[in-house]
Amino acid sequence: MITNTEIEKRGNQYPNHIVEFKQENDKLFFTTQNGVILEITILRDSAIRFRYATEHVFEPDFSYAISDDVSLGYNDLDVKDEIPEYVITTSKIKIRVNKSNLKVQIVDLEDKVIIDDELGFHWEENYNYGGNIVKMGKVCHSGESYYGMGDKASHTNLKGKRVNNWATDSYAYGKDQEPLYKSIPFYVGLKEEIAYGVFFDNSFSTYFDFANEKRNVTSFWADGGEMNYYFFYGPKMNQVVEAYTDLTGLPELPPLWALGFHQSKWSYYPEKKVKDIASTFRKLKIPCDAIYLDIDYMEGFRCFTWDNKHFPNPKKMIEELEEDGFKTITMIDPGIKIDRDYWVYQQAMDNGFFCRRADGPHFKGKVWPGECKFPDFTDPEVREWWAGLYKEMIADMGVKGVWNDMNEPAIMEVPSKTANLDVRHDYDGHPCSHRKAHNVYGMQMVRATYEGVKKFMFPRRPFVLTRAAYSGTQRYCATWTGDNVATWEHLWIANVQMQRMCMSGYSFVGSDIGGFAEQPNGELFARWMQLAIFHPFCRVHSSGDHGDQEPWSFGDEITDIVRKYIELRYQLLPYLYTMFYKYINGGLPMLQSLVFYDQADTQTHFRTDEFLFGEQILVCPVQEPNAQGRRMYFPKGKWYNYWTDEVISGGVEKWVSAEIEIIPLFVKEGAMVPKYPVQQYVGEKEIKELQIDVYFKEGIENSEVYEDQQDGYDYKKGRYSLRKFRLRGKENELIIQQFKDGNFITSYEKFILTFHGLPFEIGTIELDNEIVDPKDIKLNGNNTIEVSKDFTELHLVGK
Ligand code: NBV
Repeated sequence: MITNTEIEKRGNQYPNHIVEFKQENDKLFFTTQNGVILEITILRDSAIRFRYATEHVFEPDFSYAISDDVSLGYNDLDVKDEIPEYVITTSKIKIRVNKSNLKVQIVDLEDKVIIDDELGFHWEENYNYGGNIVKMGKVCHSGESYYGMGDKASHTNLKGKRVNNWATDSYAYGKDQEPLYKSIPFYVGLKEEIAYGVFFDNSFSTYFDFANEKRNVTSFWADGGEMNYYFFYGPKMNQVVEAYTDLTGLPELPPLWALGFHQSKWSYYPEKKVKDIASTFRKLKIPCDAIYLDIDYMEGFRCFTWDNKHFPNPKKMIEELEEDGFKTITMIDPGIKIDRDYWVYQQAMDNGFFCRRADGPHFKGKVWPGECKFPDFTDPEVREWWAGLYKEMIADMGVKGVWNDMNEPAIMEVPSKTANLDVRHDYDGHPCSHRKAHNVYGMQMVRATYEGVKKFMFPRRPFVLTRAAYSGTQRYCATWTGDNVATWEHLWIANVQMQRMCMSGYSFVGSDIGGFAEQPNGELFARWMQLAIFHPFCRVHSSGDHGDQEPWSFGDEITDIVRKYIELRYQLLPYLYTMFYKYINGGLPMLQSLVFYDQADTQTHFRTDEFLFGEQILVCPVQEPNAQGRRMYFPKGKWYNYWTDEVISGGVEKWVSAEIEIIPLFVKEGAMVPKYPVQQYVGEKEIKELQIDVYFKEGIENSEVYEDQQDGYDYKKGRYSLRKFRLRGKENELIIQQFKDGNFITSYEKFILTFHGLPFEIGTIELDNEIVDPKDIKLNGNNTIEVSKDFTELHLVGK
């Protein structure tokens, strides 16, 4: 990795004083005497784009990251030409552009500095490749913190770290190892309670230095392309992440089964093995919705083929698995075996779909099947062809989901681990080398996969999983964090990676539970499972060489613990699905780091372990062997211990006990947590009643439950059910109001409300303004009542 100092030694160039200013609607152009143009685009009052050209010319404006649905439009825009600077004011912020050096400072309307250029924009000519290494230096203020940046295996707060985005196959990576599989050049800064975001939309190798080299400087730079970044003003973190996901997009709802438990291994084969695994789940009554086929299902690792010896009748096997509630997911890699008799290879050759080297020959690289060629997924025609290849697998065979592996792309036996930098790409009509296309290659592959799977799954929803990703990939698929290791440190890494990904706009994410490489012992496996049932994507996966890793592989005690937690995940499905619904409608991260939950509390700025699952459940995994419990921090609010109903007031660090069968788990007071009965797979049972756990609060708390058909697209036509509950508790009273939206009719007719922490014995019950006889709706004792799902107001008064 080149260091800042090295770059500086090579002779930086800096913009000069501004000689011209021009405004064209939402765009402002500042030109300096030595030919630098700064283009500022006002996307919204709090979302601004900064783009710099050298030598008077911008590159064609194109990005894979930006969503088609980005919302644009601001309320106010005022530009003033003042003595030392131009001042641009929106209804949220002021941007000052210094006339003598083009440096930018952004302040809030009270003139509090949010972000400030240190060296600002500067660059260095790239002698080897042409173009520039483009750089941006910002001041790092004391007490400032940095979050986000995708899958980095580092402390959630990146202050003091330097990271690199260059999608890399990182088998058995370690803590702080760089770079990893994903390139998400977006960070959330937090300065004196003001949160802001920076998204450096540049697909070349990018670097971010968060006060690592110089204590008071945060800088970012790229090996090529333009200095092109977006600034988002909060002041709350959720506003920043929402603005970023508004720009880079959000997915559609996955089928509900995709939020169930998934079991995978490299590799389950032959067919009998797959079926044995599936039937053991059912026999042991451990819920599971999906089973994975890794590369060994293929004929000599040729994508879109089946090994007939091990899978003589895949269609039948897939059908039988499905009858038992299992969806089959198959792997597809980018490398296509060089084999003149192989139809996929032939088609790609006939149509010129493979990537070429600079001087013309095809790019070749070794992967599982041996020497391979690689489709250029940055070409729209290639993507369309690739999408079409899924027809047989999905429409004819009945496969329900696809995972794309090795799409960094990973190449074996070469030091770079990837394609040669001179490889050419179409880049949707903006031809370029691999230097620019590398970080989006996997994204474009999985985008094509998604299009194909979606088309052939219709009218059901697709499920697609990727290993490599660039900003915006969240629009297409779920992702996992690659080849981790069965160690306690990796349990810690999984926890921070999931929180970080959620903060980076990518919520549908999970780790290989238990570790991919090596083998966990039962205790580690159980602890990991306890954590991972709270991750949006929940899958056990492991490498074949290290022994079994099914929930029952570690003895009866562990099997029982693991079953209990997978059951809890299935019970919490309506809560989780509601989290997903909120994520896709506005970008609220499905997991919230404590700093996200309460950025005003400085105690949260350096916490890594505790996080919120959705908005109302606080989780703190045990990350050490032989623990009887652990210390954890409780953020603001009051929290019910899920296991004991004991209430803890936030703002303190406390010891909580957690023997092997317990993960510290707390529910926010006032929450109404919906639950389904335990099912062996989604759809096994008709939901006859919705269980809602009501956690009493003196005061007000809102909760929501989103439901729909659990698959298909009817929800887009209004066929969904969104229930908003407003709970208001007083000393001797509890009022719950329900507001409903959408016209989906849920299968159940009633709610079973179970009260936690109710400070009084129920005397009168009023339902929609009518007094009801407690005997009619009270179930066992004081704590549970049964009410129609259509009630609008429930009023309980103590005796
Ligand atoms: O296809 C085999 C594995 C897969 O199981 C794993 O999940 C991927 O991350 N794949 C990597 C290639 C081999 C890695 C050693």
